[in-house]
Amino acid sequence: MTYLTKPKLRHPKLPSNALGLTRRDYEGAVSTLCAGCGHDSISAAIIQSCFELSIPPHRVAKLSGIGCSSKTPTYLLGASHGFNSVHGRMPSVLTGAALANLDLIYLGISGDGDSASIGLGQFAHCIRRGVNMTYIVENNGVYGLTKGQFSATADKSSKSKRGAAAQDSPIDLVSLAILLGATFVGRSFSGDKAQLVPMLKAAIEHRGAAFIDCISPCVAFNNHPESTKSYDYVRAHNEAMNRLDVIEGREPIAADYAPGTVEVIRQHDGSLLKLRKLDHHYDPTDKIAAMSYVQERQALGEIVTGLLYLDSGAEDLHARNRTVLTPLNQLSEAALCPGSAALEAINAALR
Ligand SMILES: Cc1ncc(C[n+]2csc(CCOP(=O)(O)OP(=O)(O)O)c2C)c(N)n1
Ligand code: SF4
Ligand SMILES: [Mg+2]
Repeated sequence: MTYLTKPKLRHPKLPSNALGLTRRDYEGAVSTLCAGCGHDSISAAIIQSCFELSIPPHRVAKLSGIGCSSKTPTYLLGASHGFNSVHGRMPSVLTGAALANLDLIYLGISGDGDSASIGLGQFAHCIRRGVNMTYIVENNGVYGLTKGQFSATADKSSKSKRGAAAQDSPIDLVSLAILLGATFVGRSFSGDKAQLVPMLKAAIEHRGAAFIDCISPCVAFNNHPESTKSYDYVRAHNEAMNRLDVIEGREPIAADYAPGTVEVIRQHDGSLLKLRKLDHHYDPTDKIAAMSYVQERQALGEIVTGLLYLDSGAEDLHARNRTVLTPLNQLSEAALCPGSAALEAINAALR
């Protein structure tokens, strides 16, 4: 119901954040997705995360491709910058925007079809380049918008609503993201806000390519008993490795956390993540171990969730390329185009 506008009235006692904004200030238009769609819960979690982090909405750029998932930026952060691109092409548009203006917080919101099927190449290069962003795939294993065809993340032999079994090997986006060089990789479930909200907050605070694979059941086409992306299957096979808390305000680390169960990780930009380990053996900083663990549990039919991999000292695309720190739209014409003599000097230095 896009023509329905949300009422502007608000209760004077609504809780507000450090900017004096309420949660309502981070909402968008009324959702037109099916009632019960996992994507709407992810939108609510993004709204909650940005509200809790007291992010000025005008500092966020939300970009997407095409799909029900890619429609969701309309339903959140109505006062932020937005760009709804072409199917599978969001990553290159986001990369270009991030290169031009490093002052914004980039949210790439995509679907499993958008990122694992048509957009796989774009996804891969955006991740390996270390673009400073939070890339979220709302993963339902189907093309929801075009009425339920299998996507590349559908598990082999899982059945469609009409009974056909998926024949091809599935793409596991978290394993791929770790392999490709993402420096923050998490998996969560749209129905687990307690896990998803802190994970989103930590990803937003992370400098570098942060990737979250969020299982998000499609109630219209992929929520039946034979689906491995249904609410019932994910609830029954969810294996949480850890729980994250983000320590806001850069407080000094208190020393009262029980050793062995809580780990405080300082990221490159100074932000602190408090990681409560549920499985004491799991070390999210060990890349090879993280990859084998995810694969091992997957072979047993389990869906491992939590912060799966973190490189807290990572360099992003700008640091690697030593780009100018000023957004390009704030540079003078002379700085943007220093003339043919300067170009000649650069070329000469490269000869
Ligand atoms: C170039 C191109 N090819 C195909 C389509 C048709 N199309 C639109 S959305 C979509 C799949 C969306 O699936 P997904 O990204 O998983 O999003 P969901 O709807 O499941 O959230 C397809 C194939 C298109 N819009 N553009
Ligand atoms: S078709 Fe599926 S993915 Fe699309 S809005 Fe409906 S439940 Fe969500
Ligand atoms: Mg999908």
